[in-house]
Amino acid sequence: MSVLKPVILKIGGSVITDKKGELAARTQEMSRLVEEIRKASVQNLIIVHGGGSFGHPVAQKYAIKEGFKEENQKIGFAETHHVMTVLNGLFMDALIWNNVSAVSITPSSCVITKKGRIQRFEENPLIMLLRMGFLPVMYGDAVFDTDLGFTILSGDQLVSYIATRLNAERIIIGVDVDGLYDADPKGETNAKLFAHLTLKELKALQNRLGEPTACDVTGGMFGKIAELIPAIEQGISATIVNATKPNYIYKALKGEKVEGTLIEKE
Ligand code: IP8
Repeated sequence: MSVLKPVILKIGGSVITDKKGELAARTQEMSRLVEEIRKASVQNLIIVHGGGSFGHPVAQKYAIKEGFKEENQKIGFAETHHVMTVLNGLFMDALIWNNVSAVSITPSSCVITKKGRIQRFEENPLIMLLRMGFLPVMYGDAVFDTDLGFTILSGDQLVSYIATRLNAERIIIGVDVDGLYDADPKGETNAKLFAHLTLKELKALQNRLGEPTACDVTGGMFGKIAELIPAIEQGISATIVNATKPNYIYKALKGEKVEGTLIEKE
């Protein structure tokens, strides 16, 4: 089944939740973002959101990413998946009550990983949604794994996989900082923002940056961006913008000039 090249928008968990809290949704931010998404009216858009203070604390508490080792992790797997459906539900509320025909696809039901990497993905519902002009929404989730029993699939791996698989037009990553820096801008005031990076430059930086924050089980900012490498290798560009700043996501979706980091193959 073919489909026009989609645009893939990742909304970081740090944008739609308060990562310092637990189960702390930012519903006003969701409504603002949805308004921007609606206004931009991009055809063939796919949204993927992260876990923030919903998925990460529970996943960490029960070591879900490391795989199934003890019976008592099962309730942790169930809870991680459940809180992600709750966060997704809040985001879907914002979309649907804003008259956007969005439909969510649950990764735990259509993705199987092998040692944490996507091995199988039932993509037909996603493609059918796109072909019919719906807006598909996916998210980082607790998923089943052939070797580990279960694990955590980050929204970023999903973005990169879908982008590569469907040969996306471009990727937009909305985060809570102005782009990709040479150091953590939240800790270091002198951190320098990269306006543009080639794949070669990104790879050179990869080893230097990005210790995960205390409550992010999927690798911190740089780990997340490193996930995009296969897509960028395929010639798909990625723009990282501050989604907490009004109209940045709108401008990025419209292809207008906006402060951030553009990563391209060359
Ligand atoms: O926030 C991870 O997704 P991410 C989701 O995109 C869970 O890394 C369940 C922790």
